[in-house]
Amino acid sequence: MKIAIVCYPTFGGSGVVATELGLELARRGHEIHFITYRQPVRLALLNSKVHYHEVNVPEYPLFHYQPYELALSSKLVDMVKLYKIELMHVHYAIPHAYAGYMAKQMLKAEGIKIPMVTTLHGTDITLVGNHPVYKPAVTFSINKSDIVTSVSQSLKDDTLRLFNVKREIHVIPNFIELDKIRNESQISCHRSVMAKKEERIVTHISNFRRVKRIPDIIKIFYKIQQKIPAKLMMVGDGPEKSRAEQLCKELGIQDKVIFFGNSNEIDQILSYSDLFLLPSETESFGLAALEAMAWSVPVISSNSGGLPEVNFDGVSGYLSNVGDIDGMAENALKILSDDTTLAKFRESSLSVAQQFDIKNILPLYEELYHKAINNSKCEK
Ligand code: GMT
Repeated sequence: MKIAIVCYPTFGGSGVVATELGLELARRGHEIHFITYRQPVRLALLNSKVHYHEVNVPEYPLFHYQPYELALSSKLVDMVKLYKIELMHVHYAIPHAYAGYMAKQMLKAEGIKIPMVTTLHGTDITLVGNHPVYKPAVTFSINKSDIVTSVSQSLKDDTLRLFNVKREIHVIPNFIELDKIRNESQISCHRSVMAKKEERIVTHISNFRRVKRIPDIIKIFYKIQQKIPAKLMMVGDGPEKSRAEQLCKELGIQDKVIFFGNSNEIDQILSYSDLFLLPSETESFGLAALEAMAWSVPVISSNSGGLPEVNFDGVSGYLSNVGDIDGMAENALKILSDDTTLAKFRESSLSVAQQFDIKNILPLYEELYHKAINNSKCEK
């Protein structure tokens, strides 16, 4: 199949999922066209099966806001015609589903039928999309998609609760490429540079937005390091980072916390981590937790949103109520305090991650693509 993938190219779960999905589809012989404003961060190599088309929005003094969705829909129209693309898969409803729908209508006017699959990722529904400013357009574009998927049952439930959605929503969980991790598990390990042998390494990776509850991470770690020798790796960047650095200073633990900023060394860092913290306010899925588990790193998380669908309580880690800093610290210490317990949790977090191997998940998307293409051929 020839498939256009529209996504956010920056650091963030939905862009990562879209990119990894496109790359695996290409390995399986499909022709993939990424259409976005910058080359996605995880898209290193382009080849005959993997194309990237940049959306440019020309500056014009009259524009207070650059009309990105207009430029994106025009680009989609041009690329669909040029490469004879058969399907558009848009990740994140805002504004991608809206721009995709416009492209579909423009193409229809020229006698070209193209189905659109929309994948809902989380904040496009729970935080941003639900805002009255966006809600009518988000509802409209979900209902006008040919196929709608969500990355967890929890997100599907939220969508049906918050929006007047008339389409069926197919739950397809996020995934992980375990073969890649197996190949990379030999990567040279910089653990000794980061921590002493006897120190446990606790890690958090995110875009440091409020929803991630960054201060909770620092406070949980503060309690951990009071009981056992430990270091905290904070990976990523965003609005809450400087407050977190300040909090570390106030608590006197700045020497035990390393702030990496945005890093391309995620796999390296996870390979030497002992525990992953994700105490988010809400998380439609929690891809970062799954990535950690795939590296045999157990997870301490909140129990909100889709997290219980990924992090199995008492198996791959532990779940607690949002904001339960004491509970999360206690659970972390249960896992970290002796080597045998840690080894057991490491093993079981990997086996939970195996259920989300890309090999099990990708055929679910392919099946929906075929369905969408076949249905669209029958449409008048
Ligand atoms: O919250 C983020 O880190 C970014 C955001 C995004 O859209 O890129 O993540 C959302 O989509 C991810 C991929 O499906 C999910 O794993 C995250 O849980 C979800 N974030 C939230 O729901 C807060």
